[in-house]
Amino acid sequence: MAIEQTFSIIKPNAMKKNAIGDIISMFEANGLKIAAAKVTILSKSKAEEFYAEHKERPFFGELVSFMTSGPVTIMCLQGENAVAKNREIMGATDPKKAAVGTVRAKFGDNVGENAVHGSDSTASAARELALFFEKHEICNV
Ligand code: YYY
Ligand code: MG
Repeated sequence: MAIEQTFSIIKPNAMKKNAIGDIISMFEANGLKIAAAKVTILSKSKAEEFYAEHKERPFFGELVSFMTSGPVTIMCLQGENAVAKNREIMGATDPKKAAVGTVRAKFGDNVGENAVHGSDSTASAARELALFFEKHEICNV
């Protein structure tokens, strides 16, 4: 299997729960390494650009407002099959439907405040990583 890089965000609700360490431990325990990480606050325009594919959806305004409501942790995760593996570790979008033991089951509050983001394909990962990191900020770990 190929070594991939994927983009991850620990969202504001999980940051408020002081869950950075627990969430990163789940990634590391499942073979993903942290190739870049930064605690930051997203601007409205950055959040809108990041979630552009959802701009016609009814929840878009609320999503942008939530994502800019407090600090987030943005990361590049690296490992074998990292895109799909991260989605597995995260669990389903709606925490109520997320498998027991996944990040969203543990730290998600509802379908909007669902603790983490993870790229859904290698193409999305490349786009999202380029939005948030300079090439030299991502280490080959
Ligand atoms: O990739 P993933 O985050 O699992 O779900 P998406 O369908 O791409 O939706 C992105 C984001 O939008 C989701 O993490 C929360 C929010 N959202 C929502 O607030 N309400 C929905 N019904 C669906 C998604
Ligand atoms: Mg998505």
